[in-house]
Parts: sequence; structure tokens; C-alpha cells
Amino acid sequence: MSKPVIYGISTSRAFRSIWAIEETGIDYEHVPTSFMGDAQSEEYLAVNPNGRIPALVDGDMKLFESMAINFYLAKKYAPHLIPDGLQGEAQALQWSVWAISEIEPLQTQIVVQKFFTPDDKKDEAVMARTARGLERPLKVLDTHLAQRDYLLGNEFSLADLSLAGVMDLLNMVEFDTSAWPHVQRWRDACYSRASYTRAKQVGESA
Ligand SMILES: N[C@@H](CCC(=O)N[C@@H](CS)C(=O)NCC(=O)O)C(=O)O
Repeated sequence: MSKPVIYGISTSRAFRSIWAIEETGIDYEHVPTSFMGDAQSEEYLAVNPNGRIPALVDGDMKLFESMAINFYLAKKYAPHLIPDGLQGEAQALQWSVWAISEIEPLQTQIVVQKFFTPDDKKDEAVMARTARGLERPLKVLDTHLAQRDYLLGNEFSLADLSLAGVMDLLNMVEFDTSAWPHVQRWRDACYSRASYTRAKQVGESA
């Protein structure tokens, strides 16, 4: 039986799936695949025709989209990460979709401004507007976390991994979340997991 194979590097959206596979504790193969170049190679396009990382191959199954990969990994290899029953699964899905729809598009604008826009083209108004846009979802998250340690209760779950995995990019751009103390405390707890540290090391480069 072949090992599952994950493609990507940790300084990208692939990090969240590298973290997920580390959290499962299974034996797997990592293929460092950069989003610049490697992801457009013919060989990789046969794995993910979108030419984006991450991707997963498990036996005869190929999967793209980080959140789908995370759900698959948890359901197959670490079912304790998703609470039993339809409700728990739907809530894990809710926060995962929320991460990529309510948080990611805004934080991506900050990343683009900070790292991919030449100094003479940087737009402070975009940065300010984006930071203001993040205030609404961060307040929702802070209020939710004021009542519980983790998103789905008092245990770390797939919902935490996927949302904190998306929000990891906020660390890279040094976005200050101290105005939302419960978010800050929750992020610290998620990022203190051994699987997080291992995923950073495993997926470092291509
Ligand atoms: N929705 C996808 C997004 C993946 C994505 O955009 N990955 C970027 C790296 S951060 C990429 O591979 N970019 C290469 C390209 O667009 O050519 C997911 O969550 O898996």
C-alpha cells in the first residue's frame, strides 16, 4: 500500500494541508512543489490541472483544494478531529468555508500589497480598507471564542486547524490581532501544537 503524497510548500496555501497531514500522525510523502514554476510543470498538472498547490494523491485518488484535502485527511485518518454527527460535521465545514470566503480574500490583499507590489505602487488606502474589512469577521470570531476554548467546543478540531491554517498568513504580514483577545489566545493555542511546528519544517522549501 503506497503512502499518501502531499504537494506544496509551507510558505503558501499548501501549509494548511501539510499541517493537516502532520496532525493525523500518519506516514506520508512530501513533494516540495513551489507555486512559481513547479506547479505549472506537466508532471504536476497531471496531479492538479489547476496548477496550484496543495494537492494530495492517496492510492488512486487525486484531490485538489486545501479544505477538501483537510476534510478527506481528517475523515480517513483522524476522525477524532471532526465531532460525530451531522451537526458537528456541518459546523466544521461552516468554519472552513468561512475561512476561505470571509478571511482569505481580505488577507490576500494585504499579502499582495506587502510582498508582491513594488514600493512605488503600494497603496495605503487598499491596506487600510482591507484591515477595516477584517474587523467584522474578527469580531464574530472573537465573540464566538469568548464562550469556548476552540471553535467547536473545548477540544481542538479540524475547524480550528483549517481556520488557523488560513490565518497563518496574518503572521507573515504581521497583522496585529491584539484587539481581539480571544482570537489571539486561540491562535496561540493552535500555533503551539507540535504538528504546526513540524509542518513548518517539513514544508519549508521547494
Ligand atoms: N483554493 C485553492 C488555492 C490554492 C492557491 O491559490 N495556491 C497558490 C499558492 S498560495 C498557487 O498554487 N498559485 C500558483 C498559481 O496560481 O499559478 C486552495 O485552497 O487549495
